[in-house]
Amino acid sequence: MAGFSHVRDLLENPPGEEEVQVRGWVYRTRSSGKIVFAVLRDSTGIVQVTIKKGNLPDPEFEQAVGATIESSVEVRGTVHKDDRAPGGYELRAKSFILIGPAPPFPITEYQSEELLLDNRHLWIRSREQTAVMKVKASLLMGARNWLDENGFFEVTPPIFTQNACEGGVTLFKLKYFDREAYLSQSAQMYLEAIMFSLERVYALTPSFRAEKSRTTRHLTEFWHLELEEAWVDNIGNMKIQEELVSAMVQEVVRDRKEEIALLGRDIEQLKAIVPPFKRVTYSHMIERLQGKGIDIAWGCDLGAAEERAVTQEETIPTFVTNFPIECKAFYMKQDPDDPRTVKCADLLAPEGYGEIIGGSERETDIDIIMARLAEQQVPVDAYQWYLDLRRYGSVPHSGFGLGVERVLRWVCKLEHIRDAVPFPRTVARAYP
Ligand code: NSS
Repeated sequence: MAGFSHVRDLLENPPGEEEVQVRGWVYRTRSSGKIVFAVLRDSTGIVQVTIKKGNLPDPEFEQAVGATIESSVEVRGTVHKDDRAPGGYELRAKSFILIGPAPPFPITEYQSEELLLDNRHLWIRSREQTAVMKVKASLLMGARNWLDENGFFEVTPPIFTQNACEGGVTLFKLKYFDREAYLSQSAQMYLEAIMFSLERVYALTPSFRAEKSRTTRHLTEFWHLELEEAWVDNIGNMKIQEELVSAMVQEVVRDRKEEIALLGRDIEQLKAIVPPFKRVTYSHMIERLQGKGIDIAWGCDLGAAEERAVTQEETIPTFVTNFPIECKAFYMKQDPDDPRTVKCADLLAPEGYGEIIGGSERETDIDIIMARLAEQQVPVDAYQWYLDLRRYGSVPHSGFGLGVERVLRWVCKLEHIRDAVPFPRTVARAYP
């Protein structure tokens, strides 16, 4: 008998007569006198363990009788077909050893959302949360594989910064010895700097936004996948985005069928996420919204409600391009063909989920950047290093930021973005 097996291996390749050992946590149990049915969970799945008095030493049988939910155990036994058991097989125990006992588990069925969030450190053991974390790992693996195949270098920008990339309103300020600093809202400006060495770069970092509004799509700390590409315009930038997002989703389709089914999402909907995505201009979107009877004027930013209205019926993501210059950050390139607008694109996920990426071609004209910073009453001093990037060998370039939890929320069909991260940070919560 070789070491320990994982549950999935037992169910996929039942070992026949041979004895096997598994270890994990008690998912649920029920007993009737001389027999205990315990469902055991490990990182790969669940299996029913049948513990019959007489088949193992009495003290071990008593341990099985007393094993509470989430106790950790080691079991040795043989695998037998049983259509009533989850996965179609049961493990008949010849040994049952309690490794770590557990007091009564605080989470039972039908708990309030608040109690689940207070016990997040335990709730993440649930099957739904486990599935979501696996899908996230596959999304990131799909991204990294695609980025590697397409000549992008992964780099490591700082988190402490002295610049606002996305405006002062959502900055987390902190005392940095005798100075003020902020937690990074975006690695973009640093990626722009590193791009001059490596041309195509990306970083996966936490980003921080002091978002005071309680919504189902804002975290105060989220994982940000950001790319910066030399010699690429806004159109090239969108092509990179649709290929990357598609590669991420198709990795999930390949690896995570079971998890996607468990989460109640039809895998066929994910298979359809392939280029080309839709493209519409902001101006066209405003007309479409007005056509739906929504009261919005040209010049207003799109909020969650507007995004929902225009993506509810869609099955693939949509790029919205050319937003009014006033709506967007100082670094976006003014469009010479329509100077009221910038060469940018927000990528909106279908089915009403809305924005998952914000990206743009970057302004290369230093005077325009300085004027826009001045308009926004931002002191230029802290941006001198960034302005140097326009002084020393500036090139056309573009980039974008993808909100990992936003993508995960859409792919897993989650009601609330907090379920896309194991320990959510929101305006209401930074515990546990
Ligand atoms: O503000 S963004 O639209 N754009 C940037 O930060 C650029 N500087 C990125 C770049 O070009 N390198 O944010 C990008 C994405 C956005 O589309 C969301 O998907 C996500 O980051 N995002 C968030 N996710 C969760 N919670 C919050 N609060 C949040 N804010 C942005």
